[in-house]
Amino acid sequence: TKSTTRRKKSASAVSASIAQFGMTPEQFKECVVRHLHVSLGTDENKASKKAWWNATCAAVNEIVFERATKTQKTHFQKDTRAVHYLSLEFLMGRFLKNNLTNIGLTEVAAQALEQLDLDFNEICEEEPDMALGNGGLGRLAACFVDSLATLGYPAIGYGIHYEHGLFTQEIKHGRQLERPDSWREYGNPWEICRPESIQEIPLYGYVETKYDENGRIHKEWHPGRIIKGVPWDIPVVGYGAKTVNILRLWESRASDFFNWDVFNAGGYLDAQVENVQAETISKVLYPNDNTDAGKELRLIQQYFFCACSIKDIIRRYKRAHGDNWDNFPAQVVMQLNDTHPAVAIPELMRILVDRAELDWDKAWGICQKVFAYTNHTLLPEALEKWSVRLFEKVLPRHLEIIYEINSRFLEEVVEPAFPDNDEVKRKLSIIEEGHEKMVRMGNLCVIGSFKVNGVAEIHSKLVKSDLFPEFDKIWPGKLTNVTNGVTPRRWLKSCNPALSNLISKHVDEDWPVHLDKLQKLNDLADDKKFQKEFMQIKHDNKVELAKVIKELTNVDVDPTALFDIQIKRLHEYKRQQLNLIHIMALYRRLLQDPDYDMPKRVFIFGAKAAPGYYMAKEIVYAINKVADKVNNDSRIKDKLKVVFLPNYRVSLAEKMIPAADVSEQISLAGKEASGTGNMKLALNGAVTIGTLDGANIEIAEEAGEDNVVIFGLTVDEVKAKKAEGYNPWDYYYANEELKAVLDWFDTDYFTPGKPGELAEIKRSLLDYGDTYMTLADYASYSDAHKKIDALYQDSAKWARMAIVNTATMGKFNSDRSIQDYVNNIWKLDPCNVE
Ligand code: F58
Repeated sequence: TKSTTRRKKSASAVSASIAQFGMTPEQFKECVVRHLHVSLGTDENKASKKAWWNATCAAVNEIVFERATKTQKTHFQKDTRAVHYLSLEFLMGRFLKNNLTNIGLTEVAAQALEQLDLDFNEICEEEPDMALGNGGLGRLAACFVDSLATLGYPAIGYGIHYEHGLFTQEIKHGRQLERPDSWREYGNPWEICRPESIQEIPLYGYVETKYDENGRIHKEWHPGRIIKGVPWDIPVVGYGAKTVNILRLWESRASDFFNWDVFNAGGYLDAQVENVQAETISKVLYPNDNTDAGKELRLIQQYFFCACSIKDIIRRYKRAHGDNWDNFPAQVVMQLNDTHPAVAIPELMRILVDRAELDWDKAWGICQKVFAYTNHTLLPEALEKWSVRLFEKVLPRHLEIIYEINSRFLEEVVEPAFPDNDEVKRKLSIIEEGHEKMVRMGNLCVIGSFKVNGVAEIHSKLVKSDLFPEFDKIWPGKLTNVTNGVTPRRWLKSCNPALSNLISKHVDEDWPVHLDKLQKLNDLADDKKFQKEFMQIKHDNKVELAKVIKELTNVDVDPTALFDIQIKRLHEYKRQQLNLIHIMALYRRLLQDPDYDMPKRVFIFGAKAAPGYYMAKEIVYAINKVADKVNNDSRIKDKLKVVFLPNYRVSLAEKMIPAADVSEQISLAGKEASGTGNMKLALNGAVTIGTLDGANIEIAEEAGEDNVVIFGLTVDEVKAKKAEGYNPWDYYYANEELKAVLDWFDTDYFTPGKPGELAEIKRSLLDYGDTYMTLADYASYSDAHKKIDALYQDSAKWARMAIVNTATMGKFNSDRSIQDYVNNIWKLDPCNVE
């Protein structure tokens, strides 16, 4: 009966896709079986689930690659201007369900697999996440390429084809263990190697200064090493599958397998060592979130992928325009996703000046029309700086070029704007003077770009007022805002099919590309029947998540309880510790008063800590220890549960987000540039408890103040408090509950037999100054949760809030972000692919 209702329900979805791609479930099934035979070399009787998954992907690829080829051909024929999105990270997650959603064949595929006695969702679970990113920045890049293809813009994403993506997290005895992620150990059906487009990249060596017969200087870089860059192409399917763009990821190789001239054994082995070094470049993603690693290999990764990409861009440009550089800025815009690809600026200068022999001013004129830069953070420890010494060793010619850019900038731009002002010059210089000279990549990006954007209104305002005020004065209008967004295809339609179907009954079916249409749901916010349906879907999603929780942690949770979710990288500024302290306070209240009035609550965390970030790992441990204690304490009668789900990643987010009642967005005001998980959760009907930080402010504006719960210090209050001298001890002594909870960390209550195992957390909040003002915001946070409790106990009111949240998140469609980039920065035209 389940399958007959599915068939009836989805009849219209199936006929819609037949109209477009002419495929019935029977035909899709035949295609899958054919691939099982000819591509996988197996048959129906012995095929593993993995083989079925591979065969299903191959069936999808029959459409995907055909559209990709057509798109590339059209873009070439029409000689379109394109954006080149340079990013060290693309956190793509899984492709199968997403590509099916975007092609419109989800129901066809699900029915086809059903006819083969397979469960569609189980087959989808076979796919490893493509986790070539850390967190928000990498996932933003993934949402952006989806939107670019959906809107039909010519675009290419450039990055690194890491062999190992972000580590897999295991939790053992409460502690995080890191295991390598081998996402493509057994091949990846979504990528194609393009050996015909290999690039060679120089590194190290020295620069020779030469003079020609006219006495003109020429610089020649004699590299110490050449590395090969091998491109892997991954098709990015837009919704509706008209445009399929390409994500091109570079893999490093030694420039030759080994030197065949060397016949002695020692030489053979040396050559092998060189191979290993060359292949190290694309081996592994640096797992830091919001800190600058400062390591040589990281600088080489940055240069490697920028140099490969620029050569690729120039090759394509020359195919249409020959050696005439005049049209280059009209055809090419490169978006720098943070400062990580900043070295692309001196690299393009090097090619124009040293190779194409353009004069400096002409070359610089081109550069400044081509690059735009997105800033994702104000945290000082995340602002990239490279030591001049390291730069000189790895990229000697680029260092010279940077010095030249800098001296011309200081003389021609800063001096006229701030005459005789050495202090400003010192501040704006790309080179930071000091004990060790450093190259400031942020300054290089601002100087080399025609636009610089922050990622939410408040963040962009702070970029102007606090980070780059003098640049804003020199170039008014260069610093701007583009508020982040998320793709509603993955983050609503595909991850929450039940809610999507309900929405489609009340809103035009094209809401996944016109998300503002969800506004119509506002009219149903007080409709009893609609409330019931909406909350029933939330409940069903919670039932599903409860199963996942049981599987992963063996903890039983009650799906009628309030599900409160905090999912994001573990960082002190994001303040998971504030959430934890409040949970401990609730636990204490329940112990002191078994009748303490609160709805049943489940607190759920998902977070990876950077492997070298000590305090973050302590917080992971503390959450798990508190969870152990609370979950097994019969005195509190299951009124409180705490769950830490291991290995948080895109595919786990897709299961958690549809099941959230409350979304924790509790960073210290001024620290979270935007956030994007906040948008995904609200879109799926979660109520935000949050500070006035990043995009939370805009979410509150859209949803209305009654439909979010705001607490804590504002940016201005934070500044004022810091200025007057913040003392966390004041809050400790003034709040009996807070003091008691913090003192708990010194005992062995949560770590039996090991007193003080959690004491570092208390120390960081008192002795080390509480950098992120957790204690200052505690009382207000606790009050905000009391408000949440009261609202949740009024189920009609809660349903209304949840619905309004879904209805009002249209702004946070990444299509809108991309359209902002197009209008204000990239100036692209959409290209129709027939
Ligand atoms: C994030 N940055 C911001 N950086 O923290 C978040 O507020 C924002 O929504 C998001 O970007 C998208 O704009 C972020 O994720 C990193 O992960 C970098 C990785 C490489 C080292 C430096 C941090």
